[in-house]
Amino acid sequence: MKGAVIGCGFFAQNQLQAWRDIDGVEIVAICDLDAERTKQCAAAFGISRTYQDAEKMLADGGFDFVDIATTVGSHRALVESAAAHNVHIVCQKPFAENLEDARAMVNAAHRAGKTLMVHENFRWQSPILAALQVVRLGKIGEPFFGRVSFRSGYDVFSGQPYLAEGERFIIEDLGIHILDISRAFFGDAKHIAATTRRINTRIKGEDVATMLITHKGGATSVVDCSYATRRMPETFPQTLLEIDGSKGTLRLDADYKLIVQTDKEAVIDVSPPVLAWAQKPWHNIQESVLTIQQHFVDCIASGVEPETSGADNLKTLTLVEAAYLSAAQGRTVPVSDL
Ligand code: NAD
Ligand code: 89V
Repeated sequence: MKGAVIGCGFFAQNQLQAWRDIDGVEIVAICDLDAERTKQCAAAFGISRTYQDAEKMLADGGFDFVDIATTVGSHRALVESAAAHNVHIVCQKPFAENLEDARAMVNAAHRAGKTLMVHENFRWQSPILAALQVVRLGKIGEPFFGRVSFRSGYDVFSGQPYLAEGERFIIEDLGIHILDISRAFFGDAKHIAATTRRINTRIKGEDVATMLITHKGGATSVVDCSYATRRMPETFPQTLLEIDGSKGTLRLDADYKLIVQTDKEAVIDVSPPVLAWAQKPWHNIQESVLTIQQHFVDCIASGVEPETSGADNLKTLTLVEAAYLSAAQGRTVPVSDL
């Protein structure tokens, strides 16, 4: 498969590295509004076709899919344009700025008959996959309670300065991953109640969010996120889990320690591998980039919808919007209201 990447910024480097690791994939063109960035990426990854205008790159064609690694404001136009040019699409999270845009993007890909996957990679992290397997195999019975927790004091703003500038921060950028993990374990949500706080006064948006979700299947989950938590050891970027089921419990503790307690206790080291191009502590995220991109390729080869498709991600995005509404209005929000 031949691909093209739009956006050569901070995170695209991981996506480009991962594409290089996937058999049968070649990135033949890249594009960024910033000519210097495009040039540097082209040299680093040996890509000959470079563009500053995505429309021009899509019109020139010669590839089967496009990987959109830009920030959210550009996603709708780029997805619609890619669909109009009949290519499969990977789009970074947050998928869209609002639900109307997200629905339009899903419809555009559907009309074109093309695969649209959101690069929602946290549920593809190997420690999360290991925990999902335990639950999906029924080892702890029917889950009835879960805590999905991400608390850190890591400076994300130096690598991603735009995160300090938006009216919204933690739910939209990071909570979206943690809410998606909650959906992966407990299914779709019925309603959500959320509170938010801003502790770091040097940023504009909220950096703490605590969310309580009632899932359609009957489980309750607490999803809590913070970038204002000083802890030693610092656990960035680990998502910790605590799940109670009818036959046992599961915990994913700091340092990738998975504990499954049934009539006996198993403690499993689920540390993700450090890929040749990865750096700690990002290796957990970086490995999941390779896994999700491989999933995209496999889905196209077998004609199956990706687990984190645009349509699926609409449900996670709906939870994000419902959480902001709940926090603003101080009430529990039925997800079906949005
Ligand atoms: P960035 O600002 O470093 O890079 C984005 C690049 O896109 C910039 O170079 C910009 O010039 C380019 N760009 C913007 N609009 C464009 C357009 N229309 N055409 C061509 N180029 C365009 O941002 P980043 O930190 O790399 O983040 C990109 C996306 O990745 C964000 O949506 C962010 O939330 C997401 N992200 C995801 C993860 C993850 O683990 N899934 C981690 C970090 C960032
Ligand atoms: O995954 C992300 O979207 C990143 C980070 C992990 C830093 O929140 O922005």
